[in-house]
This record gives sequence, C-alpha cells and structure tokens, in this order.
Amino acid sequence: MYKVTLLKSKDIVGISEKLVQYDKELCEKTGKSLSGIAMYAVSRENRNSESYFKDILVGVVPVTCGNGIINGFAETVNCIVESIGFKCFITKNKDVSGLEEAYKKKAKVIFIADDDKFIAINTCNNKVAENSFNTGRGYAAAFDLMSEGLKGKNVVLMGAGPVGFGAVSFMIESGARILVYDILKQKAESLKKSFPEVEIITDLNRALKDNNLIFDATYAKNIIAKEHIDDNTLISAPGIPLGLREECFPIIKDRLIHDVLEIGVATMLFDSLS
Ligand code: 2YC
Repeated sequence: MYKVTLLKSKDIVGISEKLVQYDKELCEKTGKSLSGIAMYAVSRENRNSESYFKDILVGVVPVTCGNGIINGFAETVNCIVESIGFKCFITKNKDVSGLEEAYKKKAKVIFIADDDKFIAINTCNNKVAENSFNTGRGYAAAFDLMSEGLKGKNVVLMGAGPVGFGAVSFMIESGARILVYDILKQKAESLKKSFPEVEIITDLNRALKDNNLIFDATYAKNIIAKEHIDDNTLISAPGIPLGLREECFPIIKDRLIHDVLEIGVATMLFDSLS
C-alpha cells in the first residue's frame, strides 16, 4: 500500500467558503471551471453539468477507523460535489451503518475514505473511482489546458506513485514527452513498465532548470526552488504538502495549480459516472 498523505483539519478549513473564488481562479488559469476540468479529464467532453447530472444523488459516509474522522472532510467533499451541480448529503451514521444509510437513501454515488483509500462507488454499475489516480488525471487535464496543449512538450514529472500514474495516463494521451523522476528508482522503473514512452531521469536539478512544465506528484517539501523557475514555468501540483519553496510563490502564483481536495473529488465523481 502506498503512503497517502493524511489531511489534517487545518488543511481543509476554509475550502468550502472559497469554492466560488477557486472556480474563478481555475477559469482564469485553464479556461475551464472545476466541473469542466473534471469532465475533460474523464472523457474530454464538455457536457453542461447542470442539466446532465442535476438529479443524481451523492452520499458521503464518514469513517472512524485508523486516524479517525478528519473534521471537515465529509463536509468539504459534500460542498465540492454540490458546487459542481449535484445533490449531496452526508450520512448521519458512520462506517457500515453510514454505508447502509447511503444505499437506503438511494445514493447513486457514495464517497467513502479510510486512511489508505478514498473512493467513489457507483451503486448502479459498481464502478469504483479512486482518488489518487483521478487526482493525477484531473491535474494533468488542468495542466494540458493551462499549457494550451501538452502535445510534443517536455513535462518533468516528480513522483511515480498512484497520483503520478494517473497523471501520466492522461499526459501520454495528450502527446507530452514525460521525464519522470522518483527518489526510489524502482518506482520510476515500474511506471515505465506501464508507460514505456516515459523517460527516467536521475538529475532532477538539471531537468527542473532545463524545462518549463513541472508536475509535482510527491509529498516532498521544498524541492522546487527559485533557480528552477522563470517567467515561462507552469506547475501542476497535486502533491501534499506543496513542493514549492516559499520564495517561489510571488513568481509562480498565477501559473500554479494546487488544492487539497477539489480537483480530485470532482474528477472521481465524473469518473464514477463515466
Ligand atoms: O473523515 C473521514 O471519514 C476520514 N476517514 C477521512 C480520511 C481521509 C484520509 N485521506 C486523506 O487525507 C487523503 C486526501 C488527500 C485525499 C486522499 N487521501
């Protein structure tokens, strides 16, 4: 099982209140809204989510095992799902009783997460959408849009875990040339087994200096520094915590995509319905 960054309540606080503003930010950076990016990630189609999905009911089940409930997690997932045009509820019960309640209330999609896995279950066709893979795809789709097309361009991908895997699956389809780095070489090699087109790199510093498109799918801190970025750099960073040194923010802020739940949740939902 891959180590998954566990969110803390402080990482989540305020997301729900900022969803409208975040959507505007995504439109400015990518030309699409959160739901547009998620639909593009899953099927590269543009359906108007209001009419197509408005009567789909989504349930969110809080889970107490492991590190237990993260305050605000279920509420934030609920708000993200509602913000993209779906009806959503959080079950009153937790764990298996919550799952039972969601089924009885006829939820078409059920979101549920323990410390290792965060999934969305389509209760009609048993399709299961997983968070890491879909987060990778959603961020890659946003990156494709922000870069005005990745076709034929070099992308430095840091992190060959499940998020990186989802990202590569989309970026290869877009025709990008992927330079993958992972601190554990065998992880980069296993990614290459699934996607032979990727090129494994070992000198990350060199690659970050020589390339403008950076995808941070690691949980490493401070691996992108000022000397790695310039006015043409674009960064898509699902990794938590964000791998940028503080000094980079003023330079990159309008050309950086990063959040802790929004793009992943929206993409999981459209994937579970695809
Ligand atoms: O409140 C609850 O129901 C908890 N059981 C939720 C635990 C989520 C643990 N996973 C994470 O924090 C990360 C997130 C970045 C999304 C995927 N894993």
